[in-house]
Amino acid sequence: EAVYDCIVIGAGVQGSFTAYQLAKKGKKTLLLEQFVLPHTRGSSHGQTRIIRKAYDEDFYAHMLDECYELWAQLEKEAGVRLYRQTGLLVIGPENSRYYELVKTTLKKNKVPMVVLTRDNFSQHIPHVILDEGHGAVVEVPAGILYADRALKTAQGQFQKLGGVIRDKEMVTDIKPGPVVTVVTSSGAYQAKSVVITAGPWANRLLAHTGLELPLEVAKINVCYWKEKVPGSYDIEKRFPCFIQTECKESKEHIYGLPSNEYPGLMKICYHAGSVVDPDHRDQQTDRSDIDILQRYVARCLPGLEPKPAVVESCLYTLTPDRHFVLDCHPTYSNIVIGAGFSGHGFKFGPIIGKLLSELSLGEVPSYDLSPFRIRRFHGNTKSAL
Ligand code: PYC
Repeated sequence: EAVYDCIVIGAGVQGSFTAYQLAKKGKKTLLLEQFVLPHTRGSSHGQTRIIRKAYDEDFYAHMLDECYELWAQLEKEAGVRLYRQTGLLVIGPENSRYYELVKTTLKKNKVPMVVLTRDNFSQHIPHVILDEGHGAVVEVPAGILYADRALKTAQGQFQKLGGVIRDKEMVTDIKPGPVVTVVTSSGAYQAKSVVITAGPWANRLLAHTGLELPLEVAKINVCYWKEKVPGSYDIEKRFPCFIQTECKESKEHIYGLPSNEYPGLMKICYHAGSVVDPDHRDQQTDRSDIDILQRYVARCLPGLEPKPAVVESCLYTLTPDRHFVLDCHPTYSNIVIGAGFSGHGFKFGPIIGKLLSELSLGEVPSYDLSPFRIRRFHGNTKSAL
């Protein structure tokens, strides 16, 4: 078989967008996936994700400007709807560092926002209890992305451009060199460069190249809660997405998305979970995160039944500082790594695809990647930070 320009390993959101970007640039690209597509084994499944600029770091908000444009471009190109504006309500202790930084980022980046007061809060956001001492701000253009559809669309456009997807092919070896050989369960392929976007399986693949990143895989229980009065938290009634940054029950963020995918059920998740082996996630049955959510829902979302009606799961691949890894391999510059998306990477798919394609082609990346470089870990040890 001829030598590919690039082989992308892992067809989740980041790998699919990287492959699509490469094909757009006319590069002969192979996208490999270990499971039959589509699947729910990684971090890119499910119907919806949040897109927001409410971050405590400016560099994410900057990347999101172009990212919104790229999402819109793909919608146009493929004739599908991938984004829907809902607004994002951010609630947190007033004067807490994170809440203040988020407000500063939104202001500095001129994102349309509405600061709610204790007096007008319930008029704008009915059926939610605002804690004493907490502030609330709405990021107006934020919304949801239709995740499953987005993945299918990126893969479909990639194929339309001549890209090849091979699923149910597990990578068993990577042999670095000026031309890299990738051995799979069914064959061997060669390419001038390789991009590893394997989510929770990143370290398993990197082991073939002598590198281990400080990544931890966590299982997130994705919980859906039934409305007591149908429609109270519905997307059609303009109920927004929300982030509760911290509260009595939890120091971790709690996220919510209006009821949409399962009529009458609202999605609310705790942004942390137990460490798992991605191949044996079902063995992990810790429900302490669900207990926290139940106490929070009972107290702050009185219009929901205080026990989840449906519990699904999703894997997060966490770095110590929760920033992504977007870099070339420290020893082999034609092996590129996109990893550690830490539970907030989906919305960035189009821009991450662009950046990883630039790295794999030896181009200067469009954004300053210093927050995402491997050298911040001082080598590759787990205790680096
Ligand atoms: O990044 O907005 C986010 C998010 C929501 C739930 C998990 N991550």
